Amino acid sequence: MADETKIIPTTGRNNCGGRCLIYAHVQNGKIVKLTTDTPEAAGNTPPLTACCRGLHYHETFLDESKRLRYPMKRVGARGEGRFKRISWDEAVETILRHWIRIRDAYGPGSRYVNYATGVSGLVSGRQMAKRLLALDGGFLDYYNSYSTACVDTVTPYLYGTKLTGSSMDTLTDSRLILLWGHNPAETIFDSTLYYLRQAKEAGVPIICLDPRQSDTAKALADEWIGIRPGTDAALMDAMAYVIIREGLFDREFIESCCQGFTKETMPQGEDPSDCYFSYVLGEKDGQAKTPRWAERLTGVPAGKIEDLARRYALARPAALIPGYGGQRHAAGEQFVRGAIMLACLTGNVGVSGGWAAGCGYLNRHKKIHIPSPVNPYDRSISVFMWTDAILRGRQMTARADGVRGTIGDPDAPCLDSNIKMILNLAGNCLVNQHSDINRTARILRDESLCEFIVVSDLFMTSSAKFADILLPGLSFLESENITQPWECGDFLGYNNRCVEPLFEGRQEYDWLKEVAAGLGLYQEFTAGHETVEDWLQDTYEKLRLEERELPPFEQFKREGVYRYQNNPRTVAFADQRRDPERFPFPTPSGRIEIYSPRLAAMNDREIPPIPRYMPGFEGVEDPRREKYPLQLVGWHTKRRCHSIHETNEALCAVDPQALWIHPADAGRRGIADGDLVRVYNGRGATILPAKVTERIVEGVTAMSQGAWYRTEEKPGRTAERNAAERNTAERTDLGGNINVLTTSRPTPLAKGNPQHSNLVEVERIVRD
Ligand SMILES: Nc1nc2c(c(=O)[nH]1)N[C@H]1C(S)=C(S)[C@@H](COP(=O)(O)OP(=O)(O)OC[C@H]3O[C@@H](n4cnc5c(=O)[nH]c(N)nc54)[C@H](O)[C@@H]3O)O[C@H]1N2
Ligand SMILES: Nc1nc2c(c(=O)[nH]1)N[C@H]1C(S)=C(S)[C@@H](COP(=O)(O)OP(=O)(O)OC[C@H]3O[C@@H](n4cnc5c(=O)[nH]c(N)nc54)[C@H](O)[C@@H]3O)O[C@H]1N2
Ligand SMILES: [Mo]
Repeated sequence: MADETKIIPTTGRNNCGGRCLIYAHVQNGKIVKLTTDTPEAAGNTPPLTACCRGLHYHETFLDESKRLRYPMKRVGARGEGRFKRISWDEAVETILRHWIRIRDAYGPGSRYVNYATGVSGLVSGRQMAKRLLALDGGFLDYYNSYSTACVDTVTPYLYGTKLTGSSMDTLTDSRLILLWGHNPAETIFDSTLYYLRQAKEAGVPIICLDPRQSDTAKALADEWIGIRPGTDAALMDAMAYVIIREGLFDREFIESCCQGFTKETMPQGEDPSDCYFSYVLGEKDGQAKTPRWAERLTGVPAGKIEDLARRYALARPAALIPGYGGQRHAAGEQFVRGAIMLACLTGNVGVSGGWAAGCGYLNRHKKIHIPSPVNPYDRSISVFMWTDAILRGRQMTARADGVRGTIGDPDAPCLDSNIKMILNLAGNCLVNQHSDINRTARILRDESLCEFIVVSDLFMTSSAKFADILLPGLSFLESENITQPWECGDFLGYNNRCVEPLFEGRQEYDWLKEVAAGLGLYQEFTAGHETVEDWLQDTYEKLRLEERELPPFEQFKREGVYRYQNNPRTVAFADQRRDPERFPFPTPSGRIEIYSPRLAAMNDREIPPIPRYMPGFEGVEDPRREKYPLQLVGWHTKRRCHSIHETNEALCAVDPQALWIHPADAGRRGIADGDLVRVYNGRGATILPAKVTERIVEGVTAMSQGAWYRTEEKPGRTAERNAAERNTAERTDLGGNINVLTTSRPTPLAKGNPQHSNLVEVERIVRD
């Protein structure tokens, strides 16, 4: 007899851009189906509807044939993927032994917790591990993320803050929306689509600028403008040229609120001819940044650039909303600055229906965190530079490598140690999601460099294969958490447990507690919280003291969500706009620093003091194009959350992994739609089918990021071919993973990940 079906509300906690509300229908301890939120239940707030991934969570996460079952230790060479089952006791003892040995031999700064977003709930293994390491003398921390390195770093140089976001309900006041390198139809960004649809229904035209005609461009836009990757800043410069020449700019705003637009508003002590105005008109370099000039770089016809500039400047208010795709590039900082520049030029800052660009963060509702003790080792590296810190941490400097902390001489090495121990908990950035996989694997294979690696995951990912100790975690369906939206969501989610844990899986907190006990730090580490649930309840109660409309914890947990009812419209910089004298911008000058004396002082050729196009590396102007003529970008596909769901065949069918290539580029190479192609450059090669399509700009290719790096033999190929491949140290990837092609060279200022800036060549594979 079947038990009665229990319906348990819960919310996903992966880093997928949304936090949907899910109802698990549970019978006899098993999930029989998942359903989701409805507009009726959401009332007058945006529904938290699951996408295709959300409705298949149970198939992905509870697939027993693919889950890691027990703690294991490595038996083969590192990275080979051979393991032996051990007990939890042995796992904890081994971790403890290496933890102490490495701390004592190399100092606390030799220990690193890798970026990992598989658990993006309130309590994660990643930040609990940092908590424990901080209590145990310290660790090498990171700043930035793989998501927003450039935008987070550069926005404060202009606005003095990252809080540049208005609430999205203001978009119904817009007269025009530009989605620039932004694809929320796939990337979700919480309730963005809900608000964009509202704007669209209110008649606001939407234009998408993207090298690909993205799903958003197809579904939502009135127009798609295809642009070559990494050239957005040139298009922005040319738009500014048109706007300035035709007198369409907001003179009052730019003169009262901005520094460095004209010679007259340049800061004291700087050369007036370095102002933005003079750059755009080409007063110094003799090159006016005309639409014709930009056409050569961007591939967008000059007439279209002129038209776009006029439309954007005349619409008032207009919202230029950048995604993060345009800043995950070699000169990603300049993409961010160019967008802010256009918003300032047209006076779209501080007005409802405009958009200030930049980070776009806002504080409509308070965010919560687990308190973390001060890290006694105060150095941090850019999140993208950890492989360098394994190789040459002791030579890294503040100036050249962006090391932060209390550092005297910016040119002196300032880390105590190279990285010797890595904890990689619920993440796949150890291999799959980090750039230049062949290089990363080479570094990790050498056990004399990083001596000890712990991985906790649900599946045998490429990162898991590089573990010394590999631990089985628990998915969100088997454990609890609190989930918070990104910026444009006004709710808090509870992640209820729906089924019993599979196999011997454990949450990271539960074994970290045992490590803490072994270090004599149990009391300090747990601070009275025996379980994850204790932390959740305690933190929620603290939040409730500030967000007064939140219900009692039990009710919140029972309902699985709380949707804030009191969501006042907010417009970033409305005060500054109204009264700049009384409300200065939080920059050193009190104005928006179009010309940044702080960046000028860096005196770095790659970091200009003003927003302007910079060619960057592996872009349209890179001489390496002679050898690798095609640009290659990635994107975040609806079929996966990064590398998650790759084990779920039903979801693979939603968007089969393929290389997007323009018919002209395909034709030149004898490639037909569906042919297997090899995509390669000096760093590696991957094989996948071609999708020949006009939805991508000529000269550009694209493959979605997150596919699993796979080098196993492929069925149907000759034994010789498989053997030949086995014998090359750097094997061809067979999964369509873009990160065998991406570079580990960081961006100039943020030291961020330029994972969309790649040059490649493509050839048709003759099947054997
Ligand atoms: N389905 C799904 N959604 C996700 C995620 C996921 O893995 N899967 N991940 C989430 C996370 S953690 C993040 S950080 C966000 C990422 O959000 P984004 O970084 O905004 O997403 P991307 O897909 O990388 O890029 C957005 C668009 O920019 C385009 N693009 C690339 N290069 C350029 C360029 O040079 N110029 C212009 N104009 N456009 C360019 C891409 O083709 C793409 O359509 O997504 C979140 N949402
Ligand atoms: N080339 C290229 N590379 C990129 C990007 C790009 O645009 N292009 N995007 C970058 C961005 S924006 C980001 S945020 C990173 C994301 O990088 P990651 O956070 O490393 O990506 P995920 O693939 O989501 O890894 C999450 C891992 O956690 C596991 N997991 C899921 N749920 C749980 C759980 O409940 N418990 C445990 N223990 N494990 C769990 C999953 O199996 C998966 O292996 O990737 C970056 N990499
Ligand atoms: Mo991200």
